[in-house]
Amino acid sequence: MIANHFKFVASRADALLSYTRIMQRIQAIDSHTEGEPTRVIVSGGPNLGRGSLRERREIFARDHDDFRRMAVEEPRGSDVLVGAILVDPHEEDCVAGVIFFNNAGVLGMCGHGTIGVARTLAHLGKIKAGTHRLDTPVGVVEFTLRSDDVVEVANVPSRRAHAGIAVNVPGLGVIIGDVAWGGNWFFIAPSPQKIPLQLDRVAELNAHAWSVRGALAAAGITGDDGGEIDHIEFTEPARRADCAWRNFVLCPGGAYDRSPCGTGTCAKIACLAADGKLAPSERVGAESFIGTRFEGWHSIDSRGVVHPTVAGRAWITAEIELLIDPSDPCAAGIPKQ
Ligand code: PYC
Repeated sequence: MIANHFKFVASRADALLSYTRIMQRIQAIDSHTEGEPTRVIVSGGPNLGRGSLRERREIFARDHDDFRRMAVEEPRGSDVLVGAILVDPHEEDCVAGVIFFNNAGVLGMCGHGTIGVARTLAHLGKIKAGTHRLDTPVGVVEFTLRSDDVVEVANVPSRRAHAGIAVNVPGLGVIIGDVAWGGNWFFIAPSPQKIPLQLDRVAELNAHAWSVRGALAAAGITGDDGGEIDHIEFTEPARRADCAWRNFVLCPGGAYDRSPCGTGTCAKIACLAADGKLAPSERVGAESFIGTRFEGWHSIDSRGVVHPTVAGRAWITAEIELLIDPSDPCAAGIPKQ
């Protein structure tokens, strides 16, 4: 009996050992920023060369889509997860380079993701409280890690491209909203049919936001650079006393943002600034669909350009090793139609 047991243990150990040899191992740190998750790939990611972050993002999108899917999609991730590959920076003085991605593809800028990356760099002991520069495909982004663990992200210049655009949405009628840039293109409007922005209405909100996105595309309504409007933001008055509005943001891959959406908060700030409803340096709270909060403010330069800052907190949730077994039929995620 005892001999048999050892034989069994030995053969399992052999099997595990041979497994260990063929597994590809990728180190990652998971966090969430006011509810919205980020998975930072710390090592084991693809070699993207030493070019600019924009060039490296192209290489990642062109040659490493399996890696993107493996890192954020089921069975290792979910539709809501945003991934971030940490790489050496190309620009001088940057603490790191980063490429964001999700279940729909690669991203330009991601506010909650930048806050998650900042907390991850601190967790890894790579930064201390202070102001740091991050190299991204849309340029260098500065962030400040405060001693109270809040991260302030000086986002890309933001603008309202079109005010009061009317779009006829099948089944919903005419919806009027603003088209604004905050690092992604947003259509910002009140919730159609006055559906309250709360969790028990999420299915309707998701469906309405998809319909609005489709109607915008069908009507040829884009950002002022022709960019696709792939984020839909519904707003209503805040429920928290320390916020000015509450939002629901549908992301490109079909998941809603659990945080108040960093780039969406900046797009909204650009609209408020354009309407003269928010003064430079005035702080404003944005409440997410799940009740968490970002704070934002802006400055305006001599050319009238709005420079928003968004601040929020992130928490580390896991230090993990993703394993890829070549025999796994779902190694690159669950196939999608
Ligand atoms: O925080 O900017 C953001 C963001 C975009 C998509 C998900 N989060």
